[in-house]
Amino acid sequence: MKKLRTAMIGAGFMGKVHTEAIRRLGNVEVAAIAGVSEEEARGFGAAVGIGVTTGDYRTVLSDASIDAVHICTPNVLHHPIAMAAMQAGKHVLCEKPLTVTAAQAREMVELAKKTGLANCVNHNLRYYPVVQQVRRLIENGELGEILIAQGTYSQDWLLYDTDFNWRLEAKENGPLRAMGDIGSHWMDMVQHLTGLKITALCADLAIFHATRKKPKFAVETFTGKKLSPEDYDPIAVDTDDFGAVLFRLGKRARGAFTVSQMSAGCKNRFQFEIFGTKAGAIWNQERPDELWIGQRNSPNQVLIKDGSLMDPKAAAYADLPGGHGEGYDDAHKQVFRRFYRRVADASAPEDYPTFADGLWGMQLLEKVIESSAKRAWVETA
Ligand code: SOE
Repeated sequence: MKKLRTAMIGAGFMGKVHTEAIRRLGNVEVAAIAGVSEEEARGFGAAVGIGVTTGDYRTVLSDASIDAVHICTPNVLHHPIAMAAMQAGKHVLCEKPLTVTAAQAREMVELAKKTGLANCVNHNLRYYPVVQQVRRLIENGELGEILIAQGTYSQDWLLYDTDFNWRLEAKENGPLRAMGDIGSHWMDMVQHLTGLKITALCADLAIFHATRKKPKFAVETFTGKKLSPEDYDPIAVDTDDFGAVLFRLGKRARGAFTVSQMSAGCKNRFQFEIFGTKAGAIWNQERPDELWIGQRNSPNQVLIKDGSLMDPKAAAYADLPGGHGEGYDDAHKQVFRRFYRRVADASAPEDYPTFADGLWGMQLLEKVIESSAKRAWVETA
């Protein structure tokens, strides 16, 4: 079988995660790496044994042998690179948030439709096996009618004013940081699981460090703990450290969630709690194989991932037997596997988040900005 050839655009934390997960698919080769500089791309390429590297993504777009690209750059570059990639006939898998404005996302959706190319926004969190079990429990009516969705996405890697990353600056990240970076995942998840849309919201965004100390050189995501005082310059922060959102889900359900990158001890604590008229379900990404099921009249349960005991549609996301943990890297692999099925065969199902999902996510994020600025509820549709 001919291997598909893909190029990684972005050689930071996510570029590395994507490269590893793609290689596990077996039928896709990471043929080239484009970094923000030739040096960055070459360094990453040398570490993972990929010899074709460049500091200019246009080089990989002009390579006719490349079928698809992964965009793992700072957010402001998603739109120009994705548009150029589709114009060059490449299938595109892009990190979230899809863009920095809904208008940009709409252009990407339109071009993807016109070209017929496979397009995906990387909401990887949907594809943990027990998360898919929740989706099927809800679909089968086992939670009853959904009434309440609540939770958080909390991290601590930007707690100190000396913690730094490109995401802190709107000029690279776009206007929303915690809400765009991790709140986008939370809103996508709750809608994916319940099949309901967020119909109205009331948001409150906060910047706790108005000024931060910016390192004089680039710092990769999650790696800022090793710097010393002389390595920094002060800068004004223009993106949110924290956000809280009250929302309505569909016609009847209600909910609330927080996002934070300053919650000490929460490393990557994505948690949803969904309650229906019959039962409840709670999942925390820091314990990925465990699903709490709450019951009114019988003992609560903790379901441990085991494909042989799960709904077959959810079991399709578990590649390993029970007791063999499947986590962050594995969920990426599940997204990429389905995306590349579609790259190889345009009639394969679009069973992964598409640019259309990314556009809706951007529309919600713009409503979050509007609501927080007005200090008021806004309708989303
Ligand atoms: C940084 O906050 C980050 O890498 C996010 O960008 C990812 O989407 C999340 O899954 C882990 O944290």
